[in-house]
Amino acid sequence: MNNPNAKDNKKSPKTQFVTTPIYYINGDPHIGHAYASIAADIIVRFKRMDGYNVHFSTGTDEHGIKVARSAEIANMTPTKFSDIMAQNFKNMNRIINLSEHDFIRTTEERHKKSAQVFWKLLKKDIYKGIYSGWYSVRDEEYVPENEIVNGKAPSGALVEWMEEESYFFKLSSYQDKLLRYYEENPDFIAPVARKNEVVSFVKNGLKDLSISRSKFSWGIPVPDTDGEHVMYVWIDALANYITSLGFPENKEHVSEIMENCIHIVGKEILRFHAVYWPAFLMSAGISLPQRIFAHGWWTHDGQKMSKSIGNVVDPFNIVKNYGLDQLRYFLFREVRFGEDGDFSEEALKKRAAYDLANDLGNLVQRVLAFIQKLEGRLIVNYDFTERESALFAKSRNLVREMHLKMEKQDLYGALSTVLELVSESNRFTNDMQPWKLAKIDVARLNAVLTVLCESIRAIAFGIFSFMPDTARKIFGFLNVEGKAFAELESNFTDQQFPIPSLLFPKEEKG
Ligand code: ME8
Repeated sequence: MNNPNAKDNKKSPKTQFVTTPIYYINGDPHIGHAYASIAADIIVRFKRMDGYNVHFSTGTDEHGIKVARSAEIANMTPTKFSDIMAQNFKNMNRIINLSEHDFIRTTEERHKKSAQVFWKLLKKDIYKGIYSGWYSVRDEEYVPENEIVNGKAPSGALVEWMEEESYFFKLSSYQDKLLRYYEENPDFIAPVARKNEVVSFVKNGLKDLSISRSKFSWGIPVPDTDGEHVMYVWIDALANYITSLGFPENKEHVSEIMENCIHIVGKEILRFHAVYWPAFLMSAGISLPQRIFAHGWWTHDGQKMSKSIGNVVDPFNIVKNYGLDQLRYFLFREVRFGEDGDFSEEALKKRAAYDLANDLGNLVQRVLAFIQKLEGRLIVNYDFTERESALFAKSRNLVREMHLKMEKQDLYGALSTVLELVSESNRFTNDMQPWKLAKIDVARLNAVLTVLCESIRAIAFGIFSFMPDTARKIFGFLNVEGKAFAELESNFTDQQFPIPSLLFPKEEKG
């Protein structure tokens, strides 16, 4: 069926916008933040390799009661507090090798302007009333009476009674439009199980949403209210995505890019992105994003991470102790992207030792070391055997296969495809016994090594978005640095291979 609202007729198919959540700055960055950001980074790097023109934004969410109270506790003004805390997130981005184009802080002037113009676009759906009800400061969320158990929100956070004059957004009038949109765009929300939760939430009925606060001032002033009201932190925060695209300039262009936008969010904030945000965008006449992908949560050694327990995993330490690519690999190998996972240093150490140092590191090392025995040069005077041809073809096809998975944000599946090629190449090496061929059949040895170089090259492209530094190292070993997919040409025979260094530090035994 041809459906004008469906997302298959993109105007600019080669443009991609990818976002991370913008993080609250009331605490230090932790592994959960690093996870969401690295996930987005992997998607971005893959798209870039695929020839897309990508815009990648991340940042910090600095307004709201939660941040205001944290600043008070730290005995600082919210502005001073935000400046310090936002810098920690910027530092994290360098440590995790994020390739973002924009780091947006909601306290920036460009954002204030954008959020205020955005608000004005919603005007026809906004009215003034009185809000009275429960509010969870930790979640920065209003909690319906029927969801409160023992004075707590479903997340476990304490709720407080609020009663104040407020502006409301007519969310209730978007129920049918949203349900129709979900139906016409079945891939709008992923994974499917989470999408079903959203759909049933909306089917249960939507209440109008309080979108301003008048009892505190740490926020963006609502236009035309003489500063009496500030925006509800979520409407402010969600608008960051269009701020990053240059809104309020060039609304048409912003709208077009939004159509090609993938929002990566944690499962706990899916409702804001898949219900409120689309309703706001519909009201403002801006296109809805292409997809909202909700990822799962990490616990630490089986326990929920929390400041009070003191078990929050610090990405700075992990990278220092185990290496960045080891962490980037672990997070997307340990659990399927979209599901919950448990972080443990033991598990990370094992994966780094077995999968990386042993399987991948060994493959690269032994093949390249062998080429050095041939004085760093390969010759061609042979035909491939059936097995050699099959492995060669498989390598050539790797990126295409990964592509199918990455289109669905199946990062785990894509990575598994590369790992299968690593295993198969190791098996092939064991079976072919190059150390024996060296003595009896040098032409065959050259064929075997050429096929293995091809698979190592494919593997390097395959891991590039997950482990950029490791991939670059391998590209260097093969003299293919800087070449794009499109230039994938098997041409190992007219070059001098450099002497390789060790790909990963030697694994610790025992
Ligand atoms: O919600 N496991 O900010 P936030 C996995 N400012 N991911 C985790 C995690 C964990 N244990 N803990 C946090 C906000 N995250 C709002 C967002 S967007 C317009 C506004 C990740 O600092 C996960 O992606 O609470 C989650 O959605 C995000 O950090 C929330 O960060």
